[in-house]
Amino acid sequence: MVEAMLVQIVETVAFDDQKPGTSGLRKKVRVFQQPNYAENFVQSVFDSLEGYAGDTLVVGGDGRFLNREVIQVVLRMAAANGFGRVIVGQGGILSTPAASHVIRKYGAFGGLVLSASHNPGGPDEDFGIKYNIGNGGPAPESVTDAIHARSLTITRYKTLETPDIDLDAIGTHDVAGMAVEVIDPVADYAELMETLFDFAAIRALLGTGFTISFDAMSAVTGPYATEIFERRLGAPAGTVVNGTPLPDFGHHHPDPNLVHAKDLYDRLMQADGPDFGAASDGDGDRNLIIGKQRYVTPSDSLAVLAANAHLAPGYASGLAGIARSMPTSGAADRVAAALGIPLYETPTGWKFFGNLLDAGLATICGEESAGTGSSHVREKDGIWAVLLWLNILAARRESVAAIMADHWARYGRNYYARHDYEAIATDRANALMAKLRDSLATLAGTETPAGAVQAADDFSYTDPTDGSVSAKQGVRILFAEGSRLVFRLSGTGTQGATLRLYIERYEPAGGDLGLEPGDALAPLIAAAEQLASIREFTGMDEPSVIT
Ligand code: G16
Repeated sequence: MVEAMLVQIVETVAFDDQKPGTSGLRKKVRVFQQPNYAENFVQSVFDSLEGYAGDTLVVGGDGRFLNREVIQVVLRMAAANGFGRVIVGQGGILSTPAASHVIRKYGAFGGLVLSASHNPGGPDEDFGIKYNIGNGGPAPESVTDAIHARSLTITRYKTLETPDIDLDAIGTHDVAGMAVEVIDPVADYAELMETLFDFAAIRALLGTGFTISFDAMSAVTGPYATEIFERRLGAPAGTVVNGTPLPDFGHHHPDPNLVHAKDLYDRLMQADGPDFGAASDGDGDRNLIIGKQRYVTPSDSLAVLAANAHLAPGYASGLAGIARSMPTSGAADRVAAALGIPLYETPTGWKFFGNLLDAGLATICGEESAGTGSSHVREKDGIWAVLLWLNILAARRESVAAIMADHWARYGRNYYARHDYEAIATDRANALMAKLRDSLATLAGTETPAGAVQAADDFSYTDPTDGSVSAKQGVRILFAEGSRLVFRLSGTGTQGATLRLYIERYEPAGGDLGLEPGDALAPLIAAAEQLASIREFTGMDEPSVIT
């Protein structure tokens, strides 16, 4: 126990902007650098929890600017608030899925993950803190609401005056009587992956000359990917590119999409390029999958992984169910139907999958925002998705393009795109959504270039395990045969508002499966403009990112 006399009570003034978003508190670094800003939030987290005295906290982050400084703050505050032990990744590094695994493996009370995910890093960019509960998953809304409420009334926080500990030295350190264990951030995670996948089969595939390229985007997955793909699976050195985590991600935007991972995409589109390419984001929970001359949308990836998961040892006995966020395409629904298992549709945010996974209702989950994962942890997991793909490729010995063609021929194809309008004025974004919501009751029957609107609503979710209700989770406008538009505002941006428009058209098996997505979706895109006046509200002629 930390001696009470060492504890310092620091008076502070509440900030009014510490409401956690889709995934924790994300702000500009300069906001976090205000005196007491990080401290207030960390104390608000601790004040919202009960029963952690003497228990274990896991701490780690994606290595971005401010990571090490805030970890030292957390260590002192954890000790002052009565935690018995903190486990921290060496160098302050833990990918989000690895942190989830460490929390679960060591039976920790919870964890603090320091990351702003796929947002850029550096002194002028973004930082973030999120709290994960004892199941390893993001805190549910009941907890994040309590943290926010506390942040509005906080008047003091507890800390210590102790020197920094050496985050690079593996082993046990002491912070005024509280043990701090600095662990290898990769070892536990790599070991878990070996239990789920057939490493020998993947090694054999790589031995045939099958080439892969993994872009770690100068973010957290570099050490994990190098250990797993190059050392344990024997891929040649250089398979992992941008493999060293940098505080500013080498000035890149560590978002694994076709805009920010364009180099990888361009290499994969060459006839003599690698057979398989993948990337992960700042904190390692997102993934991008590209086969030789075949990009795979995250929604399609979820469907293919679910349909073929039984080929990997960890999933050989089948899936209990599949869960996807509401804006994610319905491709996985068709796989669930064919497998005779339930499909759960949740709001955006990985936290909504936690209860389903804990209850054993779902085994595989996925989101259009480049996230897929399973019951092995309680976060989405970029490297896990890459390994499951490689396991499937090793078992089927077909190209990604052939697997996709086969999948669409069997299930039909959900043409899909997401248009993001970033950094727009918050009042304009709110006005667009308010107008759409006001029109919901009268939208059905409206003629558009994509045909008549069949139904429209604002998505509301009732958690089947605890009955909690999350309302206003996105406006859905439905057309015939499974086509739809979804409008919602992002909960992860740090500047103004980001409008997300999700566009989906279903083409049944035997139909036109080889269209360019832009062409297939053009009538729906025109319908979106007609129904929501996007140009007028955003002042933008084009989306800033199309994925
Ligand atoms: C987070 C959440 C995801 C969500 C994504 C996008 O991902 O964990 O569940 O889909 O944000 O959310 P939004 O559309 O509200 O911006 P990450 O990778 O940023 O932690």
